[in-house]
Amino acid sequence: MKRALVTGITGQDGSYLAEFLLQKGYQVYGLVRRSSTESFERIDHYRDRVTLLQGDLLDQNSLIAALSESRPHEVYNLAAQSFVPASWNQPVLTGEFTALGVTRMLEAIRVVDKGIRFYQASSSEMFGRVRETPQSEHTPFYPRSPYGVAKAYGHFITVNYRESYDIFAVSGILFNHESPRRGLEFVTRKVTNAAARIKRGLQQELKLGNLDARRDWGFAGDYIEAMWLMLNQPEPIDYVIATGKSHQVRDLVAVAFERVGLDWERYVKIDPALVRPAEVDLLLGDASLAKSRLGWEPRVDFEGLIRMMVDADLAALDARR
Ligand code: NAP
Ligand code: F7E
Repeated sequence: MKRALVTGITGQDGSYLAEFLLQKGYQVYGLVRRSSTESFERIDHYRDRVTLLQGDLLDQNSLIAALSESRPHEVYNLAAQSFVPASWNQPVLTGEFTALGVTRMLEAIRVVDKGIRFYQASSSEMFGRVRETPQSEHTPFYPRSPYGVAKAYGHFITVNYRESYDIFAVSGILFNHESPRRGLEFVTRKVTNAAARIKRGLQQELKLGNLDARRDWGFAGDYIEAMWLMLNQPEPIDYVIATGKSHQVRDLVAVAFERVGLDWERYVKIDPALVRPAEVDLLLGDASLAKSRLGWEPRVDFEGLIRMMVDADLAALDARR
């Protein structure tokens, strides 16, 4: 039986990935931070089928202990401080988690078992002020936030450990991916949740920042499969994962409000406090390498994704009534 350790199992991607690995017959371990109140909502429905190990990307020994106990064949490093605006408020902590945390996990692998295959959750935020469009594995990085800078470090240290120590380590450069399990502060979920709440009379308006920004948005459930595919190839290669279609935040708002039959312009207000110190204006990914070598393609399109999220938010509100 194959064993996998997932860091960030309580997050959006970790929760989908662990479920996917269970379906593939893996024994799944998840690294979780100790907390006075548990945040296991996303994995509650299969918690009895995974083994949770306490640890933190800040704590080297806890990573070595987690690997020694689980003896995984594969490690998926999804844990990070992942919210871009928070990275300006806590740049040093973001660097500790999102950048140095990667080195700590790679060092743990080097100490415990160099045969462990390693996946690093890299990000399209590394492209930042884009050097070319669309962005591929060959596009140079120009990050625009402390988060993007930290992810660029995580990417290069992964490449470096592959080349220095012959570890099967890959960096998946994933563009934005969303789902009903997305955190409420990210723009897709903020919008779908607000559309549902406004429809049910629980909220009167929605404050947003830059409506002009463009993102290449896909469905998290599709993207986690690409992570597994990358680790189950003969060669460790880095891949861009994206849909190849870009939409404005404004389009996202329009689709969400249309789903609940409301005119978004009556409810959305611009709040300058939500505009970022430096913005990533346009992201559009070229995932042709993943298509040709991994046979990976997205299944859910933009409109389908946003409607799925609105419907889930409406259903959750109605279930609570
Ligand atoms: P998420 O929902 O914010 O989940 C982050 C996870 O990291 C949570 O489980 C969190 O645990 C854990 N974590 C944070 N700091 C930690 C630490 N110091 N030690 C151990 N665990 C820690 O993020 P996501 O959307 O699933 O994204 C997964 C990964 O992919 C992240 O690395 C993110 O930066 C990257 N990424 C995401 C996207 C996207 O569009 N979603 C795109 C590209 C890359 P708690 O529950 O305890 O907070
Ligand atoms: O913002 C604009 C905002 O916070 C998207 C993370 O998963 O994907 C994510 O990072 C866009 C930006 O995601 C609001 O200015 C407007 O242009 O949903 P977001 P992100 O910053 O792209 C990448 C790939 C990651 O790796 C990250 O971990 O939407 N926007 N108004 C807003 N954004 C937010 N959050 N809130 C607003 O009110």
